[in-house]
Amino acid sequence: MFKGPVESKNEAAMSELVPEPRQKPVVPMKPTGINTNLLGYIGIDTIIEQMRKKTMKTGFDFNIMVVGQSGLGKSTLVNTLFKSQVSRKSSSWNREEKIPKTVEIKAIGHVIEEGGVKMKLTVIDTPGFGDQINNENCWEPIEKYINEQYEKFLKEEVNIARKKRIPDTRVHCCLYFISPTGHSLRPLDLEFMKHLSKVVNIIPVIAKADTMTLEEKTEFKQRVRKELEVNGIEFYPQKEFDEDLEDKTENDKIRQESMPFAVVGSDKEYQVNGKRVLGRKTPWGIIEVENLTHCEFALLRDFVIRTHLQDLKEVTHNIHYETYRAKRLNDNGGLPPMTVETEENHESNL
Ligand SMILES: Nc1nc2c(ncn2[C@@H]2O[C@H](COP(=O)(O)OP(=O)(O)OP(=O)(O)O)[C@@H](O)[C@H]2O)c(=O)[nH]1
Ligand SMILES: [Mg+2]
Repeated sequence: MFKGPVESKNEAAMSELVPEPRQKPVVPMKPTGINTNLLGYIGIDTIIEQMRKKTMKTGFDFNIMVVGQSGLGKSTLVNTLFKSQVSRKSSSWNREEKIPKTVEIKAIGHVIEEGGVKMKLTVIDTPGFGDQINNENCWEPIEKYINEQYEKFLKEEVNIARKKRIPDTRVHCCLYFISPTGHSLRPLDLEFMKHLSKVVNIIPVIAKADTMTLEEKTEFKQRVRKELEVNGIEFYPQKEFDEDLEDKTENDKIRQESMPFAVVGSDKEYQVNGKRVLGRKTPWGIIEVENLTHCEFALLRDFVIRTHLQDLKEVTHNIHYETYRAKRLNDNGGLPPMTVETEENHESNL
């Protein structure tokens, strides 16, 4: 009756007090109930689970902006994103019959929940440019909006009584719409992207890809990539931020094959093979927005949300916001006086 183990435990305890004489234990000292594989296990890998739990509790913000010439389907794509599988389950989206021309920068937010994790997805729709006779500096309002979000974040960050979790309105990714001309990029596109790529992650997309044949699309994609390279325009994922060989291999494929994603947008649903799909009805059939053989919208969505969301947020925070912050704190003008003290602390962390 329990004799062996109890006795041996007592013996072991005693042996600490009275070292001699020491008898060989009748049962092994190692507790038999514990899996020997777990001995020496610290539990570092549980950090993933801990982070998951935290993210589930707090949720996270993700902000996408659409930019480009007027009439290229930016507002339509915003609706497509919200109506597509990103948030199909959510019901509060108000559908307008005809999308009006966008006249001001407008952020549309939506909380999406999946697997217990909440994402506040905000899409910032912007007015198209290119309508004016003089399009000089037409990127300025966009750049101003992006910088204003950095400024808001910075003000919160340097506040003495800062919030535990700063609401993040910073633009994590900017979809730049390219007209499906099949020719070259316009000087305005190049100029625009050159400016924006310094402040935000740019992802170029070819708009209205349904207006091109397959050959035209492949050729145009190649041409755009070449022109971006020749003009030194860095789009996301930027080569210099690849962290290791695995990143480089994966991102090289995206840079050399997928970019710029050729997309089609629509907020209309049609019945195809008994299923409701988002699409565009043409005399030749329905172009299905989420069908990979029809266009690259689903590829773009997966790239932005499934594989690169966290990286987009990190590059925004560590590179673009950091550049803004360093410049702003170096200039040291304009911040509210009450925050000056904290500013200095932050400056010393740079
Ligand atoms: N063929 C085709 N037409 C599209 C596509 N996406 C949008 N359109 C149409 O293009 C027109 C303009 O779409 P919008 O979404 O308002 O364009 P926008 O870029 O927001 O225009 P602005 O607000 O003036 O900058 C509408 O008639 C859309 O139905 C597409 O992928 N293919
Ligand atoms: Mg619009």
